[in-house]
Amino acid sequence: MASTSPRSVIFLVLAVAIVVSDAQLQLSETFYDATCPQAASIVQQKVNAFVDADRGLAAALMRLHFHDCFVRGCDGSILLNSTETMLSEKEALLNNGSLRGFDQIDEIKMELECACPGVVSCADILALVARDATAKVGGTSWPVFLGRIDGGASFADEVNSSLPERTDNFTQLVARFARVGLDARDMVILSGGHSIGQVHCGAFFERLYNFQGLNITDPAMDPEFAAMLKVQCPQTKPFGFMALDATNGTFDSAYYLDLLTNKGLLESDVALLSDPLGVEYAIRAVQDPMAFLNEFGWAMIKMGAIPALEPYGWRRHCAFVEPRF
Ligand code: HEM
Ligand SMILES: *[C@@H]1O[C@H](CO)[C@@H](O)[C@H](O)[C@H]1NC(C)=O
Ligand SMILES: *[C@@H]1O[C@H](CO)[C@@H](O)[C@H](O)[C@H]1NC(C)=O
Ligand SMILES: *[C@@H]1O[C@H](CO)[C@@H](O)[C@H](O)[C@H]1NC(C)=O
Ligand SMILES: *[C@@H]1O[C@H](CO)[C@@H](O)[C@H](O)[C@H]1NC(C)=O
Ligand SMILES: *[C@@H]1O[C@H](CO)[C@@H](O)[C@H](O)[C@H]1NC(C)=O
Ligand SMILES: CC(=O)N[C@H]1CO[C@H](CO)[C@@H](O)[C@@H]1O
Repeated sequence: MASTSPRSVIFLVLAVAIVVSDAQLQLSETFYDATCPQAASIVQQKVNAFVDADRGLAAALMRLHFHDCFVRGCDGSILLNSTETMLSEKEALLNNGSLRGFDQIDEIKMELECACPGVVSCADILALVARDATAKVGGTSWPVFLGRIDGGASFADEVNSSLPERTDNFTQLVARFARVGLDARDMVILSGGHSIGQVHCGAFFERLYNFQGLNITDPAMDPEFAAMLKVQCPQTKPFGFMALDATNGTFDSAYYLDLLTNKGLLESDVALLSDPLGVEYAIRAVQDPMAFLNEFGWAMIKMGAIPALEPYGWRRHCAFVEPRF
């Protein structure tokens, strides 16, 4: 899968030097070489096995890194369970019943704790898992820079204000990404994450049944596509699922072709083409899929360097904070 050309590898390495100095995180590809040399191969082997058993999990596993990094930085806070006094990020309305893959992350963590106790952070696991899940279903691989420190807190009420919303327009999306140091180009390319995975029908009901409160279908949607959606997603079944793009099991540039042919699903997907930059990148992704796949890796490295708001320390179990001694 990792058939990156030499040119794109050089491109990636240059990009990383910039990212790392910006974030002052000193992430490094060799971070665990001395303390847990087998860490990356353990993660990859587990991810491959999980995705072989359930291909749809690739999307869920990759998305966890995104939802982790946008809230309090890449600190593994998405993995923390609620406590008696505090509702955690994973139970926020936006995430609960939508995010998947927690059990798989726990299993990977357990294996890493057996191999090298007390070494690998939960945030780093999410970064490795996102890369391996993407590469496993058709994406190109990318170097993962490691050394993130886990956080010790997770608050459900920080989720809404940190993550983009499905109804955001281009301006709002750009603003959300800018808050974590990502630019419009990163936003357009990372949206390509919707090349895999699925969405609840209810997430696009307004476009299908009540566009702008008018009891009509969004006229910008391809009519045949809309008719198909209405069969798959009758108004009575908001919790049914629809594939996010035409090839939801394979990471490719079909998502952008869908957008260009009026078959985008979420308002935030469709919004990409409301700006010339989005149009430019969508066309380019369709014409040169390999360029898109490489740029996606580049953008994931940049996203993965969003610094933790409050680094706390290593966690034995990704769902709990260790008491400090
Ligand atoms: C640009 C702003 C974004 C918005 C508004 C957005 C919103 C959403 C929504 C509403 C869903 C469906 C949730 C559900 O119905 O349960 C979804 C799914 C998904 N998103 Fe995004 N997303 C965005 C960006 C991203 C990015 C940057 C990535 C990764 C790089 C990503 C990866 C995914 C994946 C893989 C799924 C499918 C998950 C699965 O099948 O379990 N999204 N997103
Ligand atoms: C953490 O919470 C999840 C549900 O959100 C649950 O399935 C899991 O068992 C919990 N983890 C532990 C170790 O209690
Ligand atoms: C999250 O979902 C679980 C399982 O559906 C449910 O038991 C729990 O009450 C939900 N949490 C919140 C805060 O709604
Ligand atoms: C988060 O946003 C959703 C709608 O997107 C809303 O229903 C919910 O009340 C919000 N939660 C908080 C804590 O603001
Ligand atoms: C997006 O929405 C905001 C707030 O409603 C508005 O000010 C802005 O002009 C909109 N941008 C686009 C590109 O439609
Ligand atoms: C909305 O449109 C549907 C069919 O197009 C119609 O059956 C329904 O009565 C309309 N509802 C309202 C509130 O106008
Ligand atoms: C809604 C939908 O079609 N989801 C599918 C997306 O792709 C995965 C992997 O091929 C399937 O398991 C899902 O059913």
